[in-house]
Amino acid sequence: MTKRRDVPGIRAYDGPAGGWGALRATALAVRQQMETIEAPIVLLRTNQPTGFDCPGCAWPDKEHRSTFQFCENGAKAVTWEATTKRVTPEFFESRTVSSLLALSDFELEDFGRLTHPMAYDAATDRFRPVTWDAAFARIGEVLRSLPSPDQAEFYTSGRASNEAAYLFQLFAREFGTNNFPDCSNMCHEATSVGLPQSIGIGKGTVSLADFDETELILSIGHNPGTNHPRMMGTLHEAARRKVPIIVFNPLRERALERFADPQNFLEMATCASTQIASTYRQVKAGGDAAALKGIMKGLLALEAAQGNVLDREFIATHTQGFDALAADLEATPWEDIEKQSGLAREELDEVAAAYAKSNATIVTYGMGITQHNTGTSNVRLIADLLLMRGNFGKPGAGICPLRGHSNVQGNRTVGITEKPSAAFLAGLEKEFGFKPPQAHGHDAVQAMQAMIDGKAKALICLGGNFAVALPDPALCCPAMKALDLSVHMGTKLNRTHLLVARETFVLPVLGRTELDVQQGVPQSITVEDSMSMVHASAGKLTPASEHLRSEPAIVAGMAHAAMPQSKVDWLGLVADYDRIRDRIERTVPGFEDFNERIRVPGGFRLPLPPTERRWTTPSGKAVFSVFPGVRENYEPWDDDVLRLITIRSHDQYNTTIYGMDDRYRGVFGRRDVLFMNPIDLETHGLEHGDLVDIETISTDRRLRLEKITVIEYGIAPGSVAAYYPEANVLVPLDYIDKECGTPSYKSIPVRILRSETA
Ligand SMILES: Nc1nc2c(c(=O)[nH]1)N[C@H]1C(S)=C(S)[C@@H](COP(=O)(O)OP(=O)(O)OC[C@H]3O[C@@H](n4cnc5c(=O)[nH]c(N)nc54)[C@H](O)[C@@H]3O)O[C@H]1N2
Ligand SMILES: Nc1nc2c(c(=O)[nH]1)N[C@H]1C(S)=C(S)[C@@H](COP(=O)(O)OP(=O)(O)OC[C@H]3O[C@@H](n4cnc5c(=O)[nH]c(N)nc54)[C@H](O)[C@@H]3O)O[C@H]1N2
Ligand SMILES: [Mo]
Repeated sequence: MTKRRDVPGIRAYDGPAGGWGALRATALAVRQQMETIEAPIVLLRTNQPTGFDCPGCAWPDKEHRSTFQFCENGAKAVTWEATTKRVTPEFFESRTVSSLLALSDFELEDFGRLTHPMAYDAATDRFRPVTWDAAFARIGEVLRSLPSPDQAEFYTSGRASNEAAYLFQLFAREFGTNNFPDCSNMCHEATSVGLPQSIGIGKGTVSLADFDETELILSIGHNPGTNHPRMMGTLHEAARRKVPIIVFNPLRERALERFADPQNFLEMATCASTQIASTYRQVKAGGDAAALKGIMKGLLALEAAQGNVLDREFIATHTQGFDALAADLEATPWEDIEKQSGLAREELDEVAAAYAKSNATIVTYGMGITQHNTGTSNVRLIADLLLMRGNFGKPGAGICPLRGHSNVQGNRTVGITEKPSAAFLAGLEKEFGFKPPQAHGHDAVQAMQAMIDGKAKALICLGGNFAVALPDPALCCPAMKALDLSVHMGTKLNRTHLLVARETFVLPVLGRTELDVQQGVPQSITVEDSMSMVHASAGKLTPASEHLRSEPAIVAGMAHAAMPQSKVDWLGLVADYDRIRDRIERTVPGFEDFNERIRVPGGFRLPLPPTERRWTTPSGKAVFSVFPGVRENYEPWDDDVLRLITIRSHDQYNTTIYGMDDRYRGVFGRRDVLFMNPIDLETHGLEHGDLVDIETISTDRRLRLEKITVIEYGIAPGSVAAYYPEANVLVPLDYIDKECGTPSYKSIPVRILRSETA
């Protein structure tokens, strides 16, 4: 091959993930955001029995076994929040909102923590300080003036505590709507919808202990080196025990190839590393359904050849629908499977053989599975695969969705859902004495659509960056400005806050790391991790400003002002969070003795019936489901159509950009790149470093991203990748998984054209 030309900021990264590079980056994050004396103390308190839950990710902690359990990206999340930089009323006084909108997402958040409640003043195009009481009173007034409560949307981003989220859903439901768009709708909704159909519950079934006993891990569509770094410790241990780890990912992700554990003294001292994936399958973007069917087809062939491959007894006792699945697998030609997955039959048969040998298998997965128009089917196919060998309810086996935000799972558990069950609503009615609305409400895309259509008039956000996280900003951003009211509870300024409505309030909240005192008594909140462990979290730092309020207190303040006749004693509830937890205990199953049990370090696990081979499906059995063919849901595009994946860099937390590097993928100081395979480069007549325009082809809207530098990368042919949120200009708002409503952020059909350069 000819020598690659030099492209600014693009250098191959040859080392393992983790290692000294991770420690250096941690030190840098601390230096950039915090005064150093306090920093190490804060980091030491992360995920400790007496500290706060890391706001980084939802991976659980290993019994607080090591003396410190922080990781590079956890440290970035903590220091980003605990920064000493401040956004004060004086800051806003000297800047118009229009001028702030011209800045990048990175610059906006990097100004630091919000210190005062602010209200938008259209006359001067500035935010002005407002008192909490005046803000609450006005928000309440506007909400009351809406002709229908369904004209309000209540958005939740998954960092909110159980207590804040519970009060938030109570507020909206007493107010009269089930409009609960939330980040989960853009994230693991396929899990929440698909898994209950298969196994009766929309949550993962494994615990950390299962990883100690597993014999095989299939890791599909997630990037733990960046997004769940503490999981790397677990994978590292498994790899060193010689547990095969089979990865399905279109991109070569360094942490899945090689990792040096910063907590492993010997590895650090000798600059050694551990190979993580025993097998790496570069499946095409959106090709997992085909790949999973290929593995299952291979398994059936093995069963026919040697027997004893399927867990016949489990299938007979615990499941239904196997025959239909088997018939469909028979009928699906290998040719289709190979074409859609981009993998050869032998490559999938090999995985089937490894699976047939393992007595306990775990499948882990993330956004590579869920953010597709077939996301829900993908999740059910993973369940099918596990059910075939009885991999539920035995040690070392099960399904492990890698959740997103640190408490997104908990938010769902305590009622943030646009489709509440009748039983939950009946429980609220009994407990609080108001009649909650029965009609289902809006999810995230539907809420935005209602705003675009002028049907929704008010948006209340418990955290997050709603407009930037959603697709198609050219369509969504103007809808924000057409609202009568927007309210944002946040720690830091972001673009969504600045897309001001007729009236907009930005309300600064206490972060996870900060001391939350109510009536003179320090409070703790609770969160639920990816493995359904609920535990307490108590911040210790002095708040960023004396004017901050806690999320529960702000939600209660708004609710109290909006509903003078409320049946809920809002101010009483926030005076002592134990009282909120008592209410959760009485209205949400699984929280018996809630207040006692969170006082035990480590907390407790919510019930997970599949771990006892109990299936809370309508039939009482686990269900095999069929994904017919592999071409279904695939639009008949030409062969030159590529699938665009939108991904996170190593230096970002969703829409929060910490820095401009993506170290493990060899990108430094920039984010304006498109990852492409050498073969695709060649067929497109392009070279590493050329400027290209990307155009979406599935929509009537013209969605384009121009002048992006295409770079050669180890990505599956037919797939290309670019960074989120910049690439959201290419994602159609209506290109969703119809079963769960999640945008297909990872399989956007695009065409690549050379830019017309001047
Ligand atoms: N530091 C940090 N931590 C985070 C976050 C963050 O932004 N930064 N975000 C949090 C949130 S909300 C979430 S949801 C999680 C996200 O965690 P991940 O699920 O790891 O999210 P992504 O970065 O979107 O990457 C998904 C991976 O899927 C692969 N992929 C893309 N398309 C496909 C496909 O079609 N098939 C397969 N098999 N793989 C595919 C990509 O190459 C990438 O490696 O992380 C959480 N933790
Ligand atoms: N193209 C593309 N789009 C995507 C994705 C993708 O992979 N590709 N991923 C999707 C996914 S998985 C998700 S989860 C969504 C994320 O969507 P969101 O959850 O809405 O977005 P975040 O970027 O996590 O929100 C960042 C903001 O949260 C606020 N914040 C931070 N900490 C706190 C806190 O403790 N309390 C409060 N009240 N506010 C706080 C800050 O103001 C910060 O600016 O994006 C989705 N969008
Ligand atoms: Mo997420």
